[in-house]
Amino acid sequence: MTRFRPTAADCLVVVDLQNDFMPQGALAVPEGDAVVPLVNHLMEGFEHVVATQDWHPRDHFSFASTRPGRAPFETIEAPYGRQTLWPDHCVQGTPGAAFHPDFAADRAQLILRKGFRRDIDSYSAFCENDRRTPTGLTGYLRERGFRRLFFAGLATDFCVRWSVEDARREGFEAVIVEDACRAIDLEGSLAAAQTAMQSAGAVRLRAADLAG
Ligand code: VGL
Ligand code: ZN
Repeated sequence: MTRFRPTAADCLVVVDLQNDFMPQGALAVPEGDAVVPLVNHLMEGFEHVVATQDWHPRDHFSFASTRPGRAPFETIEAPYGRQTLWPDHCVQGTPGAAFHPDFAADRAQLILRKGFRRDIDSYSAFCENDRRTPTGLTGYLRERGFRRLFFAGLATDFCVRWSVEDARREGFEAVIVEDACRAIDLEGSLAAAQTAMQSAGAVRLRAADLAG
């Protein structure tokens, strides 16, 4: 079995371990809470950790509640293309937007907030859903000299997937720690995500493959 030993050129990117994505949350990811202890353990093996935080204004355009007659999980045509409508979630400053209380977020060297523009969603930690607006993360990671990024968190088929694909596009090696992620899985989106991440050249492994 391949053992990966994180080096100084590696960074762990922990995606959206927030209350609203936990099983009792507004946009529940099944078993989302199961990854928290595993991510805490993973972080011990990394010198460098970055965390992302979904961070929407309360009238974010992706919220079905802002559109009479529309329901969560339906799809609309946004000016930039297809967009899924979501239940209200991760509203800036609310308890739902806070990290899971057990997540050791203090270990993160950077907390990158995304999705704060009312009219643009941002699944990826690198580039918003209009595929034009950068979050600044590429510059940060490049300037710090990281070459390989490990991904864990929620949700495998949205924010993790889009972040992994963009990481590859930006020229980073990308490794997805599969058992430290969980999916929403809308209409086959988990299988599609696995295929897309693999085609993008991401490496899949399990937490136990990481030498501590
Ligand atoms: C996410 C849908 C909407 C995620 C965030 O973290 O995967 N999914 N906002
Ligand atoms: Zn969101």
